[in-house]
Amino acid sequence: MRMVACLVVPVLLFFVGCNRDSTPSPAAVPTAPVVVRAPTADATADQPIVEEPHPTPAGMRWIPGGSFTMGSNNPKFPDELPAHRVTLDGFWIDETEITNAQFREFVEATGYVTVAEKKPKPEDFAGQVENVADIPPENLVAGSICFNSKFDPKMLRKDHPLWPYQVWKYVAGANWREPEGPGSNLEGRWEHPVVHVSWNDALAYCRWAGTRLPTEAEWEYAARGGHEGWEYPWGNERNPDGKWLHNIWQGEFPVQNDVTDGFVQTSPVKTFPPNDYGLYDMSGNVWEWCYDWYQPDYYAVSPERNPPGPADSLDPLEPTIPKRVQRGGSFMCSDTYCIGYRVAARMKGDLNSGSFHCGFRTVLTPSQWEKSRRAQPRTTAAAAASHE
Ligand SMILES: [Ca+2]
Ligand SMILES: [Ca+2]
Repeated sequence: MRMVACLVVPVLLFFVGCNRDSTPSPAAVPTAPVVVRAPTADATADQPIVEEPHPTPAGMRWIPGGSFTMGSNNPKFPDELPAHRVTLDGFWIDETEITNAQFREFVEATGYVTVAEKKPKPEDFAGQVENVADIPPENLVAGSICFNSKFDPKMLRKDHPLWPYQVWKYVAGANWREPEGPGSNLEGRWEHPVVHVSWNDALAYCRWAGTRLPTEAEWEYAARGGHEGWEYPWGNERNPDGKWLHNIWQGEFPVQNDVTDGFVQTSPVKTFPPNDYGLYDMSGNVWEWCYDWYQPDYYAVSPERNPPGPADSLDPLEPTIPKRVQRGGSFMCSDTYCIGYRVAARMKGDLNSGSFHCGFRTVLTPSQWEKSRRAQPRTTAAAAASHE
């Protein structure tokens, strides 16, 4: 299923079609038991992998294995419950979100075409519309989800958990190369995070790079920077010394963006300070895809060691749309909406859709080392190609 359904059935725009920045309501927590996948083979080892077994790949950081408290007992949303103990093996993770320059290197090497660049087929919307044969052919156009800054504030309704869908819009021709649609480009934005990539697009990048997406547990462990119970990657104070330490939305969302942090949309990836693991933008800038399926009550049954996420997806607000976890918040998150920039905050998205405020970063495990492109010294030619 793809977001172009919003174009086809506008009524779904509000309540079904565009799964962005929704959060589960307490009444929506499902009653069905969560099915948990068997732990991976690595989980049978007695002790987690702590010592870095190889030299650090360029652009990555080693996160030593260990235990931490995942989730929150002081949650803003019920899917952060319960706080629970998790033990992980060590891994490397990208210092930054994958940039446009990095994604271009992948596309130039492989010829890969993202989902936003492909013309949708009627069958892509099976389950989303009553009869896919009724979809007008003129509505089947390639594109992606953008912010509709010209929405009518007087028409805004906030009496439904999915109300923010009213300020998203499907833009024909929007994709990672043309983030705002035809005529836009990446000039001056090569070091910004790539956007308009679906979970499957992110996975394709990982396969090429010899990496993988982080599990949700790995992502939160890395975001916490080795500190227990912090609200943000840098501590518990929102604006220490009055400074903004992340790119989010200041002001009343969606009617007033004060841009106090200096950025209306994405920012270059090393603009704000890193956390104590040396990782940038673990709060804000763009949402980041994780490997896991999303289920709001997975934490109640999650295994302690290397939790892989539930066996399938269930978002009670949009149960027919398979969703993967997203983490970290984006430039669209504000105090008055979503607050996804907290390290415990969880989000989810249709794995087949990209959007203007979601990207990803990757993980490399010791077992992937031998075959990973990221573990190999970069050639002069490759480095030049990525910064031409
Ligand atoms: Ca901002
Ligand atoms: Ca981020």
